[in-house]
Amino acid sequence: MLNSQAIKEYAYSAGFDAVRITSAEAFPAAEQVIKERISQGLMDGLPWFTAERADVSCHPDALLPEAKSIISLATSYLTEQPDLQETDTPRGRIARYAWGDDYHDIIKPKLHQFSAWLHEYAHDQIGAEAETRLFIDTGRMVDRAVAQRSGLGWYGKNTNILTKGWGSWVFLAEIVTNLPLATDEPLKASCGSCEICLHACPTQALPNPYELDNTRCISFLTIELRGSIPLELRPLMGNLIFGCDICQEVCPVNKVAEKRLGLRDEKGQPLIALQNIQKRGNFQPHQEFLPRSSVGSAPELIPLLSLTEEQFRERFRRSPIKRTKRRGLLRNVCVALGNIGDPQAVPALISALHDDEALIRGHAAWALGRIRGEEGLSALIDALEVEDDREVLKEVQWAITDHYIY
Ligand code: B12
Ligand code: SF4
Ligand code: SF4
Repeated sequence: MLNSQAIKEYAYSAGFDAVRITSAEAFPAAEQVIKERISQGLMDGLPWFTAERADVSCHPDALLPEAKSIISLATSYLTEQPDLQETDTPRGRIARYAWGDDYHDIIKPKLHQFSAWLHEYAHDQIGAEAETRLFIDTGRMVDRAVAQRSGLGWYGKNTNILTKGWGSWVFLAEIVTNLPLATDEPLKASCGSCEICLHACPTQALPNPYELDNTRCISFLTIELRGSIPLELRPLMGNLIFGCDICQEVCPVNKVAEKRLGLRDEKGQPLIALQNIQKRGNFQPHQEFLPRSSVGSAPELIPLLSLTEEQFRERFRRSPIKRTKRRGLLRNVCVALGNIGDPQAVPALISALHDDEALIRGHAAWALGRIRGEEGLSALIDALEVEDDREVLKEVQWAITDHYIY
């Protein structure tokens, strides 16, 4: 059998922050939970997330018939937030994972490099022809179930995997292989009696421990949802414009990890005792996940409303934010501005009321309704004359009614 320790050491040297190994047996518990969640409607809104997908994702041999082992990998994206200036212009919030470059683009080449090394290593050591399948997020694999069984981390009640040292601020990835490897044990850690995240979720998207209602989760609403955001959820979204970290930010395990960021002892050595961090030798955030100035973590909202398609593409070219497209991001910006309620945003929202995209016009109307004021009201009344989209007209009418009722 191959030396698992050497494989792990290679993974650390290639830049992964934690690595564990589990068998390629099926994941029956995960399959059952996933199918239950789908039948309860908790995964509604993600048409690709089907029971048939779980038939494959929970059975590694459906992905690689000779599968024997899974190498489970974590890459931390714990970086400091540099751009939280207190200015009097309204700002939005972007989830931490999207402050830097798109993690799919960063981790995929690392997985390929690791896999190429593994092929060579297996050949040199035992004359074996390695077969590998690589997965990160979009692949048909249950990333979190693999991480849990391999002992890379444990399930938090917010459904995220928590790791020792990095908390849940990690991306998960895996390599399924035909190579038989020594496996690791699941961790004994758990959340205990803590339920902080369940109470912190602004939309009650965590009705029970370990259970997420996708249709209420702000991460889904701001990133995955293509259409209109349900009216009753909009006021609960605050200034979040891409993803949501609230149930992670409040987590005590994450707070410990964050405190460690940058901390050093009197000799200048990192104050981290964990093996994986010592292997890296230095508790430095990955450069590629540091916020880029063109995107930031808390961008000013009003200028975003005037982005053209081309400017949007250019600004978010390397960012995960490109996934929402311009129409999705500007929809979210309108909701955030409506929630902040700053009248400075009214002229930009009036322009957005005439955007080419009906989705943006409708949400701009909602925001003007929330902010109120004569200028917004007369723009809404004018829009009644020229608007020809039925959904937008409804939004405009609601917004005007709001003015008169309150
Ligand atoms: C669909 C999806 C989403 C959906 C649905 C999220 C969800 N919780 O299911 C949406 C769009 C909402 C989403 C949001 C986010 N996502 Co997402 N998402 C996925 C994806 C593609 C599939 C997840 C899935 O299978 N969900 C179905 C549910 C049923 O599965 P599950 O949560 O794993 O269910 C387990 C637990 O509930 C547990 N369980 C159930 N009952 C019990 C009981 C007990 C006692 C115990 C111990 C356990 C337990 O067992 C279940 C089966 O494994 C994965 C990538 C992948 N290929 O796996 C990324 C992934 C889960 N997402 C990720 C991230 C980073 C996020 C966000 C943080 C992004 C953001 N900042 O906005 C948020 C977090 C929201 C949250 N609280 O979960 C990371 C999570 C990393 C981590 N540390 O866990 C993943 C793994 C991507 C990656 N490769 O890094 N995501
Ligand atoms: S990501 Fe936000 S909305 Fe989703 S469960 Fe966590 S706190 Fe709730
Ligand atoms: S906040 Fe508490 S319950 Fe939620 S994931 Fe963290 S430790 Fe677990």
